[in-house]
Amino acid sequence: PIDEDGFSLTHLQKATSYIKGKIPSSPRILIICGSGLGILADSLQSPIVIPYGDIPNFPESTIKGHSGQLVFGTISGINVLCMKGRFHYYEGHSLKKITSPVRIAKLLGVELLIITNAAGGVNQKYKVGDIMLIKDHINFLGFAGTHPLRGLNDDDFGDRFFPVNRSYDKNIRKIAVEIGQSLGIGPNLHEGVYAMVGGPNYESPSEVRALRTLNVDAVGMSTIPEVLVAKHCGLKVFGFSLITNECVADYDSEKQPNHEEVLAAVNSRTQQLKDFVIKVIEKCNFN
Ligand code: R1P
Repeated sequence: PIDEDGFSLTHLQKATSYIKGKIPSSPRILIICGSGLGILADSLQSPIVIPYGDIPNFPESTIKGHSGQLVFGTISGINVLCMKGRFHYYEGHSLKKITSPVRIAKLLGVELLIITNAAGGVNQKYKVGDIMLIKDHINFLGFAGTHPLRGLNDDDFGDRFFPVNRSYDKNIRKIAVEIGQSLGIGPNLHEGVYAMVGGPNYESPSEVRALRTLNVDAVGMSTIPEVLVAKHCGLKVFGFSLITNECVADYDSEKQPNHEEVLAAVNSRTQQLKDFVIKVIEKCNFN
């Protein structure tokens, strides 16, 4: 019923049918790869690659480190769909457009969203290369009424009003902590609060200080819109941030965050991240 900018159920169904025609069976898990994290798709067996540009009504990726491909394959026999590249509000897309792949995934049969991002470490104990399991979030855009579900509610997907406490599955977080320990990354693994700001600029020192007073541990420019839409339509969510840069809180610091260091930080953790995600999926007992 809602067609704010061409993302009605009919539009989503068209994209869903196209993807269905390219893959042999339904995916159970959707992985959304953050900046540079498209490498996670390399873990998929028997991959089928669908360029975003070929999918009717699918948004396009415009950011380095987001290659713009949907990859279907299996991990330990479980059907997985992987988005190599996500969409950000600052790219000019509406939040409905950014989150449309989550609804398409739901229509395809997905039950679990694994969402990842590259984030700045607000918590002073965090180091570049650490992994933060997201246990909760602060949606700054939502404070101002900017929300992917603004507009008429689509009852086909979920109720008008919905809770977001317990958004990040507790059991999967527990499994992930155990896996982190078994992989020897326990000291570099945290559970924390992610905050989304609009971007595209990185945070000012005063903004970093403000985030600290709000008990935010990591900050980025994504993730929450997709999580909200996933919760609304009943998907389980597991999310983690890779800490790719230190937030600068010193007014006179010479350091300046930049996207190249973000991508470099991801590259330094490639194998570990792949092992981590594979083991989480295996331990989720999807079979
Ligand atoms: C900044 O370097 C970019 O990296 C992060 C920020 O949100 C921003 O887009 O990207 P992802 O959140 O997509 O990982």
